[in-house]
Amino acid sequence: MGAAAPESELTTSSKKSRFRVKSGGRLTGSLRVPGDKSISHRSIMLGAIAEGTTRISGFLEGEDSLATLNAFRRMGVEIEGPDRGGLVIHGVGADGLKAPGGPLDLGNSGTSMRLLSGLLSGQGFGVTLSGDASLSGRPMRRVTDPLGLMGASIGTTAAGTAPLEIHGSANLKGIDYRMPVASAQVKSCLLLAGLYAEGETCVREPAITRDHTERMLAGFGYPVRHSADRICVTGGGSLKACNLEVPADISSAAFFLVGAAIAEGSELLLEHVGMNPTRDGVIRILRLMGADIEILDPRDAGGEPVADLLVHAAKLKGIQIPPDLVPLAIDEFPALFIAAACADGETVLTGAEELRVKESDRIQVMADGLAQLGVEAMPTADGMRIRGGPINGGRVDSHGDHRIAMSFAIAGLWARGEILIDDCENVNTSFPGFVDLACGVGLSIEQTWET
Ligand code: SPQ
Repeated sequence: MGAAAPESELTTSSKKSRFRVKSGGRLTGSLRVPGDKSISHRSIMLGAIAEGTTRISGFLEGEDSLATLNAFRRMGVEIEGPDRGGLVIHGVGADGLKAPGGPLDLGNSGTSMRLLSGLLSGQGFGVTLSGDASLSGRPMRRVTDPLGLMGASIGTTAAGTAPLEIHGSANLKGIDYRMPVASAQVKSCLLLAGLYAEGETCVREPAITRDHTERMLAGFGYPVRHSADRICVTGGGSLKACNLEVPADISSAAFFLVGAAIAEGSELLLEHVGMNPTRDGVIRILRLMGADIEILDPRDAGGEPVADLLVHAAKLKGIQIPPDLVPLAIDEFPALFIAAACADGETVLTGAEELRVKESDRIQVMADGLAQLGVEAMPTADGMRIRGGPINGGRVDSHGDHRIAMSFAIAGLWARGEILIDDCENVNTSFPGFVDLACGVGLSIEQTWET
């Protein structure tokens, strides 16, 4: 295992980056996209508070998951790596974290901030969680309100945003909480706080959301009870170190699923993709649109289902997206909007108001970018209507949102002219190496940096 990277190498770049995407092309060959971001975050958090040594492979070396890794190093956890996705975490046990001696900067990462707010509410020390401009504008009352009901004391700005001042409490009490929004981050935050609470903590979700926290807790030997619509843990137990394999991120694979579907003559194999049924909405939606996606060799990797995905280009048609699939594809809508822009007829998305509070307002920013490229896209309060047709060349602004930048890069495959995409540096938060991997299978992207 290689030496630990110094913290200065792991922080978000202050340089601005732009993508210049040539029009046309097709995607061929095979690739494995980097490790799942959601699972990578959780592997650090649970490995850190487990008893014993946890070994992880396939860890995402992106800025978001590295922000979580750094936070735990700052709280006294010895972590070897990352070295080509490999990590060794020397767990300190549930009560072994130490005060970091200054604010924890979580960069662009909502998952780090919301999950850590739960985990750190039950510690015997106070801590401040801060982030970049985007993260500092995202709603945090969705976690601080229920944590307050458990007895936590957390200060926010008047707008309910970060920085979060967590005054550690050894006296959390379990609650039975019905979440007003379908959010895996809120659910996970409360379950992690529940590990430190007296009695039982239960969460009820209005719709099923990604269940990586529950699966991983079980993998670390911590009992999680599922009854009717409730997910519950009892505080005071311990986690036992284990070995974890992080599958390739279906949210990163989504750009290539869409790219191969829309670019005539494409045949692309995506290897070892996470196929958790709470995350596979993108495949189900693309298939409803007529995409040709074969699921090959479905198997299990460390408690998570994985498979290889073979995609052939196909003629797509516009659809009304079924509302029950929305939480299962919530991060993939920027890419799916590009699929809709290349489909015959109209695609209608509703029930996705959560897209407005991600790293950017993903409804407005995608609608603006599509309009710049001549696509008929009508944003609504909770979704979008998109009429498929040609995509022109032009210039779009990703507003520092990694998923917007990569979605417009894929649009180049269908576009009639070159697409310039501004503010692409945050692609490194979830998909380091995107440009090289994409160019390796047929995209033509030139990345430039300015100070
Ligand atoms: O971590 P962050 O910044 O919130 O990342 C995003 C993303 O697109 O990468 C959201 F913008 O993913 C979230 C996702 O939308 C990751 C996540 C998780 O790991 O639990 C859950 C989802 O958020 P939410 O608010 O629906 O719980």
